[in-house]
Amino acid sequence: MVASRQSVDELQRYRDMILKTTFDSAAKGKDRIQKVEFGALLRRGAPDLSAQVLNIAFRDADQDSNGYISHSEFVEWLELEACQQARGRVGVAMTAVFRLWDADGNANISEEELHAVLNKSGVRLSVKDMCSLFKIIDENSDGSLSYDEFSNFLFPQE
Ligand SMILES: [Ca+2]
Ligand SMILES: [Ca+2]
Ligand SMILES: [Ca+2]
Repeated sequence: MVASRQSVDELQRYRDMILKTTFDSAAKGKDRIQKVEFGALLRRGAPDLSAQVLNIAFRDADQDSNGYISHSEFVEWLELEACQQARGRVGVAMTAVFRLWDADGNANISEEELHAVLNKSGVRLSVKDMCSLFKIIDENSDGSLSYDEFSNFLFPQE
């Protein structure tokens, strides 16, 4: 299926929105993520994450080594992590992000959960756009977003 130019732009807009919302949520509304917040995010994916592994992940993500993770550093780091995870490397980044959205922890993101996180971070989408966003991510149309659907949407792997 060849997507039209407009829908490619729309997909990118939705992707950016979800990534920005994830960043805002981790950064608690500020424009940068501190190490303690980064640790809190990653421990959603791996509750027993060691300080050593956290330090390495933080150093990887903090490209300019200024002690904070900016939005662009966060997105680049997550994309690299998603790519490596898709190639079979064990990683917690995408799992941690998924858990941020999966509020009840049942391994699926419901339409309500998707809306709740977007609303909390101040994204204002019409009901129609919310519905179409959910339908785009829900590839098998079963009414919930699995980990694979969610990560494939954010970082499609060739
Ligand atoms: Ca930085
Ligand atoms: Ca859920
Ligand atoms: Ca689904």
